[in-house]
Amino acid sequence: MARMRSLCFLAIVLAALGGCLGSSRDAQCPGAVAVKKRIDCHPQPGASQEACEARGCTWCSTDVPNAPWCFFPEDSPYGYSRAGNIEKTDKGWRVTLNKRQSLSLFGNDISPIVLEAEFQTKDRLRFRLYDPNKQRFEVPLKIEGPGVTAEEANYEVEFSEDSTHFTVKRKSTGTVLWDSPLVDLFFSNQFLQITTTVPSTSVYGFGEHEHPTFKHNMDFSTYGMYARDQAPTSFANLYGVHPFYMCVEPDSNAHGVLLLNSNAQDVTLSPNPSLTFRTIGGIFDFYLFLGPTPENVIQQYTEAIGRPHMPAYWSLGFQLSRWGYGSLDVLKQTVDRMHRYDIPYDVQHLDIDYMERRLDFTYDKVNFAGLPEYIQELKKKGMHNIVILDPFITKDEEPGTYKPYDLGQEMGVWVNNSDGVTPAVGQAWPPGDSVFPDYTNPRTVEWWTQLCLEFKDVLDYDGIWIDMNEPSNFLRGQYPGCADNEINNPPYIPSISDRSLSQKTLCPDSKTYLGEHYNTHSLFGWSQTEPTFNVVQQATGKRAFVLSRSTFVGSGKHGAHWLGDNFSQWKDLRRSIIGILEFNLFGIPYIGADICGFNYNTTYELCLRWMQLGSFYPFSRNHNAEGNSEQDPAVFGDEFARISRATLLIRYSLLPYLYTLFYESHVHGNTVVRSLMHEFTSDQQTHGIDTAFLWGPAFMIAPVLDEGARSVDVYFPDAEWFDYYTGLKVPSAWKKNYSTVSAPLSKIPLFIRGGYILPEQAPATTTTKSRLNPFGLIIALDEQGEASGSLFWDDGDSIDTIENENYFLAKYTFSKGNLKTEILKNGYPGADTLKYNNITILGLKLRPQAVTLNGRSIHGDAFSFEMSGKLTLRISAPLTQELNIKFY
Ligand SMILES: *[C@@H]1O[C@H](CO)[C@@H](O)[C@H](O)[C@H]1NC(C)=O
Ligand SMILES: *[C@@H]1O[C@H](CO)[C@@H](O)[C@H](O)[C@H]1NC(C)=O
Ligand SMILES: *[C@@H]1O[C@H](CO)[C@@H](O)[C@H](O)[C@H]1NC(C)=O
Ligand SMILES: *[C@@H]1O[C@H](CO)[C@@H](O)[C@H](O)[C@H]1NC(C)=O
Ligand SMILES: CC(=O)N[C@H]1CO[C@H](CO)[C@@H](O)[C@@H]1O
Repeated sequence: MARMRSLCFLAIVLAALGGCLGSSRDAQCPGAVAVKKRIDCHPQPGASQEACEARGCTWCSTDVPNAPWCFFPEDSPYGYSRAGNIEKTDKGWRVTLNKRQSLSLFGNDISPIVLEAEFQTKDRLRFRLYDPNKQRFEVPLKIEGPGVTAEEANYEVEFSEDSTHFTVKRKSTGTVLWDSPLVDLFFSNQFLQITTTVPSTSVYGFGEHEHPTFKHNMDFSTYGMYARDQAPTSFANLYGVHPFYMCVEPDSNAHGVLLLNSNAQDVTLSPNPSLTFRTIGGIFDFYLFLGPTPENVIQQYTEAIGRPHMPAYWSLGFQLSRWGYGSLDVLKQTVDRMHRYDIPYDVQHLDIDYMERRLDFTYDKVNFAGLPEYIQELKKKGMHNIVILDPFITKDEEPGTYKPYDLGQEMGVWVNNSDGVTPAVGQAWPPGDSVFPDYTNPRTVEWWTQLCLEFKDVLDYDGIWIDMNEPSNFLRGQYPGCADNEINNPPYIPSISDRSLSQKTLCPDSKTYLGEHYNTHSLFGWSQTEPTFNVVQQATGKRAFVLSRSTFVGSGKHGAHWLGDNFSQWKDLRRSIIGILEFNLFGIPYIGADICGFNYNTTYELCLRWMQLGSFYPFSRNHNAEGNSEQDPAVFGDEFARISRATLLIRYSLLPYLYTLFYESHVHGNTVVRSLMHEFTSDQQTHGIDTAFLWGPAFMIAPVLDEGARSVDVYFPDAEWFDYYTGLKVPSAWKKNYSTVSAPLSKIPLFIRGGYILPEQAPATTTTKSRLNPFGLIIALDEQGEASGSLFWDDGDSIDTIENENYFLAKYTFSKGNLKTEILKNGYPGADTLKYNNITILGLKLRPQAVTLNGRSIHGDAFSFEMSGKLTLRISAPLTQELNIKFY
């Protein structure tokens, strides 16, 4: 042991020495590239010195955790070189690249290849690498731009003088955003690899994973991406695929990059800092978004991939679910106790136990007898209902008794085996064996639409929850197992669970309409989401609610997501914040984790803290797994119910603000939930914060994340902050620092940022009721005594109210003691009956002597002033009237 230590110590000294000498060499391995610059030459398991040297790479051990021991030498025998001149195209240029030598890592190298740059917009560059001689698989998501000239673009794309590097720079600052040495480029039939340096280690994104931190650890972390039915565990590839990252440059500008590729892939984040992308099919199709603010990056990203859909107002209410109610009686008891405690509650979900023997498009007429009538009863109370549907369909019912199978079989809608004509047969929840609808096939969409429409007459659902759509199969590939060929067992399998493409799903050589499952696997959930969205709209005549477990680039346009089958553990509570922040970067802002955890039994305190945090998830749902003890907020007794109710009432009172954020998201692509980094980018201290988050720019949530804790250390970036509960201003001495804030069991710390006006509405136990209540405004002043905000309002569930201009939009500004409400749009007649009943101002320096509303003076009794600087003014004014309130 002692000997080991001193050896390590020596290594550290040597490494430090190397560092001091400014050498790019690795002290432990003379002549080799520095450890931080190593790129793995043996990314698959089982590296050895022999295997490494046989492929022309360097083998050298290191103490640096996760650093590769087998890596490309500086004079790597691999890669490509430029051949010929740059050729101008319509929207950019293209150049041919030739493979440099005959050595190959995984065989079937392609040469020549083409690198093509397309200046799509002034802030969006597309560059791709493809085979000019053969059409390879490409994701069917068209991202096009009008095109700009090189002069108009905010970026500069070029080759280094010696043509060995390909770089993208931000014109305004000269910062290099992308820099790929051609020598590190691989383009073979089943192995594509590219490396780029990034301008800083403030890198965010990539999914879907459970990341331990929001800001990535760049010490050779590798993340695989391939849709998989996998409960969240560190480093595992989970349900969806999002090859998108955002990077904050040293001067606080931000950019984003999408790799539009659906094949199994992984990315290594190295300390250089650099990123190495590896994928096993398709092409390299990159899109770079110039920002320059984090919010601009996401706006530009969602402009390209599709803006998030506008959720129905009711879907912002609290939702309850569990797998394993087991019977309608148990469900009713649960609902009754929620109502007995008056806990705000808008939506009830039905998981697979409502079905007869887990068969889609049925309900259990024994244990859930009376379900259709009960759904009507809940609707009369102003509530909404969501039903789950799984993608697999049993083939083993008596012929003529199960229409979903019979019709699908007749229409030929299943994913087929490699022969292209016989359906792939696996096993999942329903009895017997199952087949898998191929949603990339237009006929499947027809079949699904018909069944969902007919099912509406059985259960009057308001939305559909599509689960298990990775797709999940309980076997390793379909029967009789996957053939041993290069598609099922490619030479390189990315860093995914089990290093298997078929475990828990179908064989890669299965056939879908769009192509081999090998290419379309991770598009399964994505291809199911849009048709489900369309049929829910058709069936209900209202705005769709579709909750999908598997997602891909662009899923937010039609669907919501939850973070999957999490565990009732404190770690999962904490990491859920990272998950919701990441999905806001991925353009899926309607996101939440299962409150109180899905797997395992929860505890009183964990569940209570989770109810508090979950009250501020955009998608706020308590959900539980079969066999676990009950965890709805009414089951733990009076104290728990009282605290949950109080916290949810805060959510409900701020729903007009949240809904307005969703409007901004739908129209401009804004994030709904944001990190502190997102708003305070130039403050480096915010870059690593993932224990608190913001609703929009203005409302900070700082939950308790540790068992037994009765306080939270909150970081207050440089702004005015007000305690939500007291209206007290956070002391200036706390700014740009952590401060300990009290958080007894009954409380989740919440703060409002100065400079913003938040619309609120008196809460109720459903949004159906709260939507009729009076509005208020919370005006939190900044240092200059100014603030602004807005309110979007419509009927909450009609389709395309924005597109049809059936909405109300008001803009609020407060300046020099004067509040003005300006009506930008008055297209929703329902707004006519609504009114404001109060206005709260935080951060006033002095008690006003007099107040006038539209020129008429207001009696002194109508307002109260506290020494803290909080003023409350009671008024009664129609929402649709422009107000001008002056404080003298
Ligand atoms: C699958 O096979 C059926 C016949 O069983 C056929 O009608 C259908 O077009 C095939 N689909 C694909 C994508 O190969
Ligand atoms: C969880 O709770 C259920 C119901 O109360 C109980 O049957 C089960 O044994 C518990 N599980 C564990 C692991 O404690
Ligand atoms: C931050 O707070 C700590 C502890 O209260 C204090 O020691 C430190 O001086 C503060 N830093 C700044 C920059 O105010
Ligand atoms: C102001 O009005 C809002 C909306 O009606 C209500 O939720 C809030 O409690 C009121 N605040 C005060 C201080 O009366
Ligand atoms: C509590 C929680 O939601 N934890 C993790 C659940 O899974 C997602 C990934 O799907 C993670 O991002 C969450 O952090």
